[in-house]
Amino acid sequence: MTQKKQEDKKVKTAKIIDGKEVSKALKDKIKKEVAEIIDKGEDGPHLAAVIVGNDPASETYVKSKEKAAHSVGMMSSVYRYPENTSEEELLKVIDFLNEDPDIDGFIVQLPLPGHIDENKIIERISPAKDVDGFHPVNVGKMAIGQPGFLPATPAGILELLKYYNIDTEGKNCVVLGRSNIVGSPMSILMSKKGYPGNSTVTLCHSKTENLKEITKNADILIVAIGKPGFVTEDMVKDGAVVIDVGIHRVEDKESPKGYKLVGDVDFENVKKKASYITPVPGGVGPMTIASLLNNTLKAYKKEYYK
Ligand code: L34
Repeated sequence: MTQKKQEDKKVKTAKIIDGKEVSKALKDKIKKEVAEIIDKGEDGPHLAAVIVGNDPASETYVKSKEKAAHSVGMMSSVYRYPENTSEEELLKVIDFLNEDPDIDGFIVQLPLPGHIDENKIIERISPAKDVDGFHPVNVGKMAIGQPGFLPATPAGILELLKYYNIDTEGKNCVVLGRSNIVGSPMSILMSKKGYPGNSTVTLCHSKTENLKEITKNADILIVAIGKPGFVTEDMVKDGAVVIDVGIHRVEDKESPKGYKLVGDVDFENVKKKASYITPVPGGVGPMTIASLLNNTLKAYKKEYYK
């Protein structure tokens, strides 16, 4: 066999982007800074999370956020309210947290029950405490490139690209999904000047025609479409960098929990084609949490708002 043929026979597989490792590196940096603040005799950052109802995934995420805050030496409080909490009551909670000088930043975990208008809640959060980066003021600042809180998941993805030195300049970056919390901000950030950025961005959504033709052109494919296993290997260019933001619980009788986690990407097959790929779990999820802590530290230091 010629050497060329032998090389062709080797099973290629992507480098796994390790969100746990990168989030640990970021948390270690935050932890060090928090320790220095506390050594000066200050209280240090305090993050609060509001959760309404009993969505099991939200419960898991908020618990992880609280645990992560403690792991870097931050204070953390969780405010729990029942499913039938009214919009009025929740707005009062927001007002209270906005006013409380001991709370540096807080989040309202989404989704909220159907009878509550999420936009109305988000708009009530003081932009200076909006460590999720969801308030229109922070979204606007991000869009025009002014300093402000970046949404945690897109910020976390930028950290992953940086950590692995992934070249983004002049590359075709295709984002699947146009949500306010991931797809839309991600598309804006990747098109910005600088690194990571300077990409040529295409934002695809449910009305996109010829999706596969577009995704096949992606050097960087960021998937936040909310459909398990949606991206199959025939949609991916050889050597693409694939970032999977999806997270779904699918039934798995063999697992003690009764479910397993999968992303929006058919990981097992796509990894044979990609150059880099994020796994689910252990990819983007841990970065969302680390970025939230990073924002909370910035809120404490009043980096963006006096
Ligand atoms: N307000 N709502 C608000 N802010 C957010 O930033 C979020 N998000 C999304 C849902 N709603 C929100 C999160 O926190 C998604 N999300 C999130 C956070 C953490 C993880 C996943 C999603 C995470 O920790 N994922 C782990 C597995 C966790 C598990 O075992 O279920 C992972 O390794 O991917």
